[in-house]
Amino acid sequence: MPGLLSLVSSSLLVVQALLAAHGTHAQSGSLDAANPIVPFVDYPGMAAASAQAVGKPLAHGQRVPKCKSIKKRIEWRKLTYGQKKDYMQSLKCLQKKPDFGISPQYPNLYDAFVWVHTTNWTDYHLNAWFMPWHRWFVWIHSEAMEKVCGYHGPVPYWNYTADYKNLLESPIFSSDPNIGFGSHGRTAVNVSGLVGYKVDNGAFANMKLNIPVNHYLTRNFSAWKTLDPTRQYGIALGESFSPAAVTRALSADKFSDLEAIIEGFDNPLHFGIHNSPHFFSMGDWTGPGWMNNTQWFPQIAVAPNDPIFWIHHAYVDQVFWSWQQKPGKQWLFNGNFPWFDPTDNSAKATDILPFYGLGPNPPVNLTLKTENWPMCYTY
Ligand SMILES: [Cu+2]
Repeated sequence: MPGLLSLVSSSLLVVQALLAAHGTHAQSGSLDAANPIVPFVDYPGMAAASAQAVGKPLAHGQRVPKCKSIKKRIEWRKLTYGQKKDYMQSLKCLQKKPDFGISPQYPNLYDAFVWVHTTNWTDYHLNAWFMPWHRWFVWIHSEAMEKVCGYHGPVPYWNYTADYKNLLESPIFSSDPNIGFGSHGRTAVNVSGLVGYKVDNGAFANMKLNIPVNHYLTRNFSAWKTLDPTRQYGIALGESFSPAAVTRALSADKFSDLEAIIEGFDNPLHFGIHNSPHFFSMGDWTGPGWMNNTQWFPQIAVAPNDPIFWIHHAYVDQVFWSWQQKPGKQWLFNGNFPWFDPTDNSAKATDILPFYGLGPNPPVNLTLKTENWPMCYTY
């Protein structure tokens, strides 16, 4: 992949600029069971589960609920047409539901997730919190889809490794108006400092979004075209999430080794299993430079604007889960808190993950086993 190295170093410059702009990290909040705002969350139960997860004695009368069932997440391609259609409708439904006061600026539940993800985002990206934080985030989102928008099908993940040779041929990007996430559109727009294309096909054609400003769902599959022989689309990024890349991730020894591989730190020619789909799409799904020279910088982490974010991150979680199934790995957690700093090893399983009002803030330990209450799911 000629040229990738220089592109990587230019994206590192972006990251360094962000680091300088971000400054000190925010104080993590603690569990606030006295102030329930999200009606689909069991705050007292989570208070008990959080206490138990960090080894604190439960108060009199406190009980950790049990899972009523363990839900199995399945690959997108295995959903029926009807399930896919329901899933898409429930995603869109979140735009019509109130945000229960989560975000100070945006009124609907869809935006609340985007807003939370832009808030102090360097605290839970490119560091040890990344996988636990996003696991919980995707799970809370699936709860919202079920309990607020009535989605009762399986929670899907997108095994994009199966599409690594040519992401564009993935059925995910189908233009089917009921079940396709749509592809790269044709109308060039520039709302966020870089050119993208309005998504004009699929279930989210002409979807209106509000963060950071009113605009249409935007992607740009040609952002990395110089990497490809055809010079049209950045499909060469697929090498970063090939079966070999996943095998390497699953052979990681420590949790911090897994995180490094997921982010592509182990290989300067790769963007990593997590970042590459973001970068491939740019636009709302977010890649290097998106929104850099705008008034909204550095609150650039708008990736949940793109409805594909959830099935993408569910796959990252599936890789994390698969690694945890190896002997002795389930409860391993270590690594850096300051992002992009492999010399740091200060993250702890008792750290409290910040969700800015999107339910209580759980300790890392409460996220490490998906089959435990409250997540109650498996793969
Ligand atoms: Cu993220």
